[in-house]
Amino acid sequence: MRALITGITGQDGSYLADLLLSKGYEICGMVRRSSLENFGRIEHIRDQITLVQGDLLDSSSLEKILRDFSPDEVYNLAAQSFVPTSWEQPILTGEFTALGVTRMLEAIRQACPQARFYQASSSEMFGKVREVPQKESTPFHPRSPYGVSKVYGHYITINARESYGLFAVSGILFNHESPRRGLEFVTRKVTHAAASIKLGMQSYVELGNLDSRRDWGFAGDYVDAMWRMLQQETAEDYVIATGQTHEVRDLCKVAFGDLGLDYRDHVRINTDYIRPAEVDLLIGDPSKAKNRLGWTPAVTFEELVRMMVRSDYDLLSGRAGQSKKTTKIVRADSLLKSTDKIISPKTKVEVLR
Ligand code: NAP
Ligand code: F7E
Repeated sequence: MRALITGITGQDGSYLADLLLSKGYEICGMVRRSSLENFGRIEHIRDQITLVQGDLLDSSSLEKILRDFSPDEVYNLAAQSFVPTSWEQPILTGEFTALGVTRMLEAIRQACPQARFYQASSSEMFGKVREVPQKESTPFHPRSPYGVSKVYGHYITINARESYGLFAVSGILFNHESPRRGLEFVTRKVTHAAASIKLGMQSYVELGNLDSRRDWGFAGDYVDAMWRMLQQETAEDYVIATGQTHEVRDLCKVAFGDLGLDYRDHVRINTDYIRPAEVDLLIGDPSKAKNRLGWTPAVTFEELVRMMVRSDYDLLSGRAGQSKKTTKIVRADSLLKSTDKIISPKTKVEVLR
């Protein structure tokens, strides 16, 4: 079997590549051109996969890749995936995350209509939730340009299935995390900061809304669900979630607690991290995936947070013996200061105690 993965340099792309390699797939990963290589997450499998240059903004590159590689399965994971950036760059987010899906589907129609297609849809589409828990039939009410773009991607995928008979499915995945998560997302930001504070490298971390609730699972479990969706007889859409929800505050409690710290001594609230519109509560109902795909998540919330804390602690303390990697991460963290928040002229910082 041959699979094309867009977004292979991202968190999910790297776990999916690991999974498909273990199943004997031949993998082609689409990467966009950059002046510096960005292959940290796939370094360990670099010699087992083929990387080709392409961009979701460039239809001709997509069609050429599909014609040259002729995949059986296409996993479209590439996107501008950070919600706050979608308010700062709403047009670019729409180009990648919404229209990028149409470009890929049109290229598939032209080059390899038999290929099975997976679209990375998101629980952000539920936004201001109309129903608790959220399932496949729950109406959408997105709360960010990212969420709106994903709704477009979701419906254009269904439309390709209904109009042209493509085997096109959409996985509505709730938040999933791992030690490979980007440093700007709240889980990794907290686990990385907790480890760094424990090691005396910083003394506090600034966050936004501690009340918001998410259904967090492990990315390694979630890529398995993507694969299962493409092995079914019929193309259908599935919610992938744990069915449990936790506040950002709980995340802080577990992460700092694992290192013997009290988060209230180290977390400050900075209003720059409060979003123009928030998704307050997400909790998914994964029953369809359980019954039809035989999928259940293996890693609990507490296990996930501890896995991430320990990985960051090892990374930062150099225990993993990778001093080069540590330097990279520390530099990325300092870049965060200007890119992971929405800067306002009236910034307020509050200490918890
Ligand atoms: P991620 O770590 O941010 O990775 C995004 C990937 O997309 C990167 O490989 C990035 O390449 C690539 N990319 C961005 N713009 C591109 C473009 N114009 N052309 C080609 N590649 C481009 O995201 P993730 O967490 O792995 O998520 C994977 C997908 O699932 C995304 O579509 C995301 O929106 C969706 N999703 C994620 C979650 C979650 O909780 N993780 C939940 C639901 C849905 P560079 O390395 O060059 O930046
Ligand atoms: O925020 C709150 C923030 O950025 C989670 C993406 O993978 O999952 C992800 O989107 C919550 C929000 O993820 C900070 O307000 C508080 O309520 O980790 P996040 P997200 O926005 O849920 C969905 C399913 C996707 O599809 C997306 O691609 O945490 N929060 N303080 C903070 N969030 C961040 N980033 N930074 C803070 O300091």
